[in-house]
Amino acid sequence: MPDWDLLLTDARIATMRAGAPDYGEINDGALAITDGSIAWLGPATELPKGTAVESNSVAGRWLTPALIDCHTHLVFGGDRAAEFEQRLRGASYEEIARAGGGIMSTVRATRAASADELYAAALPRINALAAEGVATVEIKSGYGLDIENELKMLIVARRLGEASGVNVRTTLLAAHTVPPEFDNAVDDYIDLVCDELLPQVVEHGLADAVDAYCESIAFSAPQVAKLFHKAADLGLPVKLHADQLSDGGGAELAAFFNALSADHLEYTSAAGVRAMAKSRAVAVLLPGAFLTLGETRVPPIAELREAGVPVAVATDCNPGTSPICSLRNAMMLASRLFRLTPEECLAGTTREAARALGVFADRGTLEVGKRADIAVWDISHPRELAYWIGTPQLADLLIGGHTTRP
Ligand code: DI6
Ligand code: FE
Repeated sequence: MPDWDLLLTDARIATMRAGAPDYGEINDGALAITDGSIAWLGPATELPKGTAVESNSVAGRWLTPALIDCHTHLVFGGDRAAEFEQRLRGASYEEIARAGGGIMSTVRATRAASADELYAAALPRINALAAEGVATVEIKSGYGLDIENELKMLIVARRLGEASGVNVRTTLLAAHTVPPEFDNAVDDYIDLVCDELLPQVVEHGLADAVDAYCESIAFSAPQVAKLFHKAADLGLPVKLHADQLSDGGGAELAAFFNALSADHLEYTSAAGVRAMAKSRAVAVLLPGAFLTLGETRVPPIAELREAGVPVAVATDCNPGTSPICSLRNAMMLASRLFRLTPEECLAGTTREAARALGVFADRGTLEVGKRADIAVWDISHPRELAYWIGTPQLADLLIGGHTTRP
């Protein structure tokens, strides 16, 4: 007789297994959990005989892998609501930036905030994601832009995971924009990140990956390449904000470094798609930024599909271009703005998002041996998760096999 901790019965299961049709659906299914991992799942009729473990009927509800938000800037000081209002009253980005606004206003607010203040501001944001079924969140630095404040951001991100119970993966994004202290010495800033900051981050285990913003208003491909070579030397995988506002060869650069992901991609070329298809890089789509910027050029989604590039969807939660703290709404936007199907939206926030974080080995699908990170939904079909706008529907979220709703 199996020695399970918990057995969920009367379940409809969307396993999201790669290659399985129709969400990898198991009707009238059961799922067993032992020591925080999935021990068995399948049709209830195939349950091993003599299964006497405590069972919980989910009364016909759907189980999916818990959601994964694979691209956020969740830790930041202040907000940019005033700029938002100025822009709607006619001010341009350039005018706002020249007046010291934009990303630098968030940098100033983040530097001025204590770690406790940053933590207190971000905790409701990670809890809001968990309330929608998110069990893993990636959190980037990138508003500190000096050693002390970049470390401060990463420590706060780690603390958020410990406090909320959500699995947090951290990413060093010191190469987010050029800090004012290095305005005419961008290469010196890259050297500071490579030679001083990154070794400290690795020494203290504060980041799981390194990211950069490859864009005409941020860092060039050669500057990013220098950082990525250093990351590889120190054993960290890389990710890249690529081709968001122009085709800077970001997708090719990400593919060259076998990046976990290339993100945004509105201006990625056919050559960039081909390069990604030859690498493991996941295309992470960020519809919140696309919407907020009033962008009109959509990423090359048909080409990415055709080339077999995995596609993920994330919030890109940040105060400037994507003040969205709802992964369900990011799914909704990806379907309406990028015309991803509901199944692609759910795959993009489970299986492919896990791949984009390099954690597909232990999460992102419901399969034996993976973490029991499971979302329980009051829906009649998983397609509803991208269909409804602002409708909660989460009945429970299990993280490591433990309910978050005691
Ligand atoms: N791309 C973006 O859209 C954000 N960062 C990036 O690399 C902008 C961040 C901000 O405006 O605060
Ligand atoms: Fe981003």
